[in-house]
Amino acid sequence: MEHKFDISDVTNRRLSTLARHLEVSTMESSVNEGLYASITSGFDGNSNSVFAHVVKAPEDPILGVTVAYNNDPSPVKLNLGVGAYRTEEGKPLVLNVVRRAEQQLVNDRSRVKEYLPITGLAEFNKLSAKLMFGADSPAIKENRVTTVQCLSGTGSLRVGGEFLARHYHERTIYIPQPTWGNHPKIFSLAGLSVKTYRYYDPATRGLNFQGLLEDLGSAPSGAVVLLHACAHNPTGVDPTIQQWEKIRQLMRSKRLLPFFDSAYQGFASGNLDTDAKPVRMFVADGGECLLAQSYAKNMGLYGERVGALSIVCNTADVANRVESQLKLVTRPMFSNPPIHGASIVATILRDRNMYDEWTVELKAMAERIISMRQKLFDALQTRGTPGDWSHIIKQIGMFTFTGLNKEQVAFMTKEYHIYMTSDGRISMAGLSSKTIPHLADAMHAAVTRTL
Ligand code: PGU
Repeated sequence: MEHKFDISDVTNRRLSTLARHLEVSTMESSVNEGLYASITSGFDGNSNSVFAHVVKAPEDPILGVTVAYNNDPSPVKLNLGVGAYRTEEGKPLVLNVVRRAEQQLVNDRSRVKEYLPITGLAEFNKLSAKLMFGADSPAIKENRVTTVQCLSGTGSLRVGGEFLARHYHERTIYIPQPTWGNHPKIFSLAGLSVKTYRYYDPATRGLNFQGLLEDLGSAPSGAVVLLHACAHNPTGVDPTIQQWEKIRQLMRSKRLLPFFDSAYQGFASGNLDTDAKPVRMFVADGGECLLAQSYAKNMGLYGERVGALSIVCNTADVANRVESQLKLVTRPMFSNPPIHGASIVATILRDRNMYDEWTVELKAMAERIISMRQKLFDALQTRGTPGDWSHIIKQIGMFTFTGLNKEQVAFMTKEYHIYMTSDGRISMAGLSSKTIPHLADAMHAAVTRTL
């Protein structure tokens, strides 16, 4: 690719470097003040900035909700935007088992902070694959799985997308409609062309299974299909096991390539193995697939950015070559992944006792969310809020896709200081018994005022 430089750009850049240089010197002495003022005067106003043409980007549709929430001084404000678990007291939770693992790591004086290999912490990769595919997975035993540690779920999806754009013959990925808002951006920036398949039926607030089968049925042979492994975001609607089986048969018969996004293993049913079932069905048939795993939610390691990309291949030899190419994707992207989060996960997954403790804590999180569903449903019933709200109980995972529209959401934010994404998704994990009446009041008012 040819790079063209405009000479005035270069001059501007040099001048700004000089100005920055002088800024440092003026801190040390005031001798240069006059000269500094005359050189920098051209840079003072917005209009002369080399970035003057940069337009203000809108806030992120999900993380921007937290920004707006943080700026609200109201004491009754409630953030149900981001999918982040809160305790009954409304506080973020660090799992006990995570604290234990971290303590162990800190106490171990032999640990160092050297770079990890490009593919990350080998033990973490192995254990992550085992967690999803199962301890007795033939694909693992036959060394047909390659796993690379990436920056949480997002990074794993991006690396998988870039690998496919470079090495896979069909560059179209089908994502569910609707899906997590970052999916289309991740995959198009990775170099794939993004199309959607029908998933959610607003009329039934359930799965549009017929539409899904039709859309995948008419996708070009070989196309990549993004599937939420469990606890679909934002709808909280998953296919049943029988429906998964039909999806699998259709996809395999059409040679569609499954790319699973697993951000909520354990959060749907409260059980890690149950939630892994759909993925295991696809691996059991001997076919190939990709998997992006995140430990943000199920271990509460949000900010540690710990996750993995696995690619299940036909043979060990292919897997080996695929891994060598994955290294060429990640090396110029982030060189090698961070050590701390992966070490916490490996410490927990390798130790039977800690693993069990984790499953108990995970189940408690999932159960608290389920109890919030019932409480919110009951609160709306008590208020006689018009409409059928049974989907609040039926949907699973972290979110309820309420069916509230943009205007109703805006009303709830303005009048009740309740923050949520404009598509009407609420994070059930952000609720507590104390805040449910406030939310139910807001929902009741939003629904009845626009009747
Ligand atoms: N995939 C899905 C389906 C997700 O919902 C999320 C996070 C991710 C991947 C990425 O998670 P990592 O943190 O990169 O592991 N979705 C949350 C978190 C906020 C956000 O948008 O990143 C959400 O509230 O939708």
